[in-house]
Amino acid sequence: MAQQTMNRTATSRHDYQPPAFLITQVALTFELDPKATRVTSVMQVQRQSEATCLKLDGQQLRLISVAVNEQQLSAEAYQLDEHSLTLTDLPLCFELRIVTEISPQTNTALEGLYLADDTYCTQCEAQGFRRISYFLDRPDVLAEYQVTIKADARRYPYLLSNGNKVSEHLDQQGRRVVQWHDPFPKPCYLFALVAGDFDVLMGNFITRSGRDVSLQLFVEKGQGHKGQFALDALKRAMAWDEQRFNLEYDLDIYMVVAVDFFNMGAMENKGLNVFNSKYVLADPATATDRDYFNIESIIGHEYFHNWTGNRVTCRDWFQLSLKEGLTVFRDQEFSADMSSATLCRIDAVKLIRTAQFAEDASPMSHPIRPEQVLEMNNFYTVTVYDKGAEVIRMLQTLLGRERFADGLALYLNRHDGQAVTCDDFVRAMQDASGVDLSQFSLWYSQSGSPELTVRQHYDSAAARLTLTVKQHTPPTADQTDKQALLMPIRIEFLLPDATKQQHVLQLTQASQQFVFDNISAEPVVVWLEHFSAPVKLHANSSDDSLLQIAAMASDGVARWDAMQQFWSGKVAQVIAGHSAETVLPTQLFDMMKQWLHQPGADLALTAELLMLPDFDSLAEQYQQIPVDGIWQALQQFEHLLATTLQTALRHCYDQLAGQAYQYSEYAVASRRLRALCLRYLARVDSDAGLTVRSHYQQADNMTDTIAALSAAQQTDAVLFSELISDFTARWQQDVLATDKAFALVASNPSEQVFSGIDAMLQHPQFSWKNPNRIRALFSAFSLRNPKQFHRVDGKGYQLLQQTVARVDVINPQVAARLVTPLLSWRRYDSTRQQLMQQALRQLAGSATLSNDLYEKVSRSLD
Ligand code: B3K
Ligand code: ZN
Repeated sequence: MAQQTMNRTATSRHDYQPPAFLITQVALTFELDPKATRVTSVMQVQRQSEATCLKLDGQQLRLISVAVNEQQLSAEAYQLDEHSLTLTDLPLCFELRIVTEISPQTNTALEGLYLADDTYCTQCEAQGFRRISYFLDRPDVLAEYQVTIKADARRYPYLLSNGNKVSEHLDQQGRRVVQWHDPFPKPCYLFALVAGDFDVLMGNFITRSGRDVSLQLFVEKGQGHKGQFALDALKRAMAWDEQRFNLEYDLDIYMVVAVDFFNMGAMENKGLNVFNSKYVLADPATATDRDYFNIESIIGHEYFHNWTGNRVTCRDWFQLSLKEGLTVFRDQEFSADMSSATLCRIDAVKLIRTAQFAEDASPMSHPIRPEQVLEMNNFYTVTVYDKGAEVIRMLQTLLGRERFADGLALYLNRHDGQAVTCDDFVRAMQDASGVDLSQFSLWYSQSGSPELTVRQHYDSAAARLTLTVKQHTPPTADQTDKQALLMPIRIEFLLPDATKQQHVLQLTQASQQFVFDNISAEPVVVWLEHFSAPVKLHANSSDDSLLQIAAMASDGVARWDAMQQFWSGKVAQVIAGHSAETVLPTQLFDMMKQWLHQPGADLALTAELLMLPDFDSLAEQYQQIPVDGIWQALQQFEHLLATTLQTALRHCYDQLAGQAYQYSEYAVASRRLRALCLRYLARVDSDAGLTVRSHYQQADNMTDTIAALSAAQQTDAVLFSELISDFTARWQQDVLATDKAFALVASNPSEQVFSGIDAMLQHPQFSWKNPNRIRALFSAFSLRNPKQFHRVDGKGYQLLQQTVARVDVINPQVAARLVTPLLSWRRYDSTRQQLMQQALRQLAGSATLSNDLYEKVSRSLD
């Protein structure tokens, strides 16, 4: 790949200027060829201002010709550099014709047009279109697209692009020629092209107004049987958006293509979604319950973008959360309606508490609407997406579901066909609801995780309860001064007479009191029900109160959260030198035994209540992360619980035994609880090996198989090595199942992990060019194996550093995601700090460092 000189200048949100020219129509012709694809672009251009100079973005393109109003320009008439093509002396309205040549086969960055597994595929968001042709590659230039694709007819029977198919024929050279037209003006980041041979699943959906939409799902040849779940999920998403938000699909055709080479989850290109095959293909033998869940959620997410993102798009990339935060919120609501709402919320909360709080505490900290960006791809973050979704959720809590829906309707009506800002969104919410949202807007500009300290005071003579809430947002790497935010705090009182009361507090000040009269006795207060705001809570609750909340609160999320807080306190005590045996009250074991004997209606919640917090949630409680302390405390508690609860665990495990596989809320929950019992039992059961082995052997689905493998991985190195060999051999031909083997090998907490990873690099399915393979091995290692990744001899950091360096040359976007765990070196002890910094410095020293990596590494070393 030709090396480019890097442009290391960051852009700022405040530098926005409206475009000096508009491109209203584009006709693109692609003559597909692996190394020399010819792209002819004919654009109708309008000048907007006095500007006479049109600077088009372009990267890694070979310019063949430029013509203005059919007049070819000579090389003196334009300026060309590695990032742009500049034309001058232009009329008010003109036709611009540009011919370029590109090389899809050597495009390993998987941005723009690339060829992998004999499929041509595009990825244009955020700025990939400039690798296809010279263009105004910015989201506020909306054009109507006409696309013609020409390719070898036998090899590439399906030639796809956005919108409706207009014509199809064979030309004299035996090439198939297909023409598409998308009637909806769109920014170039939503352009897509796919060419290849596929298994096709067809379906249809009749919209509420009676339009018959053809649904087409394209998957790798031979994998057709694994597409039905995704196709059905798409229908559910279409119906749900009509019911919940009155939003109907707008074209006659909706296509989804699954490819194995893809930088992220999926992409919402208008009428032609492209998906990572991991989020489309599923059958019980190869996909876990989690995979099924993700497929439904991501299919929904990309579909919901059709309104929140495509019909109304972003003015500039700083506004990314406008479409992403909102669309994540919408997909979360969809998933909550399709499966266990409590579990969905718990998962979302876990993500905020681990990855998002960690990002806020890292050198990459940024508000949901970033201020400064060098490489836009670095800002598709948990902050923009998931904290963004929390901000939308708070709006819904503050306004109420109805006024929130009115606000969304007004926003979409008012701005249909436009490229707008987060401020436009908030304004629509404010106009529709009549609620002043000026203070609320701070959530868009302020980074950091607010910390709430809460206290209660009960005056029995006056029957009065006074709650005091203080908020404080610590400074972050990007911003020192923080202000008080407006947020909803949902609470519940658990009164001694078993009655309950619920309230929503509106916190606006740094310190605020809320007074409740006629409270007959001092209640236990459940704070932040349903995680009503993305904050860290310090409640100083007693063990008794926490266990009472875990047993009694109305909200399942609050019950789970109380257990998390309980364990977090216990882990801290063990780290401070107490023994695990002495810190746990017997009342805890009684409760847990009862849950195991009577798991209740919501088995999934029961599993969550019985589960220890994960390493990352605990780590986020500490400024300096006590890696070894957390790890050892978790091991001790897990062993202690397993020993004390053994009989009850065994009972529960046996009770939940075997029904044939079904993906239903109950069956998923039952497998989850049973897997948890297995994990504990594997530590103590005298027949542990037998239990795990028989779980593995009897599994008729991937969820149970992985449960057995994970239990062995944590407890029995010999058994794990036997089972993982069997698994790897069995699924040698299936890449997605092989990814699971990679992840299990890489998250093995034993020292074996290094030789295991080495062995997997020799696996016939491993490729340094495939992001799924790399993530399966190395993200599993750096994110799910704290013990080996954070070794004090630095071997873990070295492995990641070498991998990142190697991948950066091939695919900078993937490398920049992979490096993340190293960035937070300041959070560790001095030995680890030095080792992590050393790894980062080695990366920084590379002569070919990509912008993606440079931005992150330099922020971290600053
Ligand atoms: N919008 C895409 C993400 C594009 C990422 C570019 N690096 C998928 C999504 O959020 O739906
Ligand atoms: Zn999205």
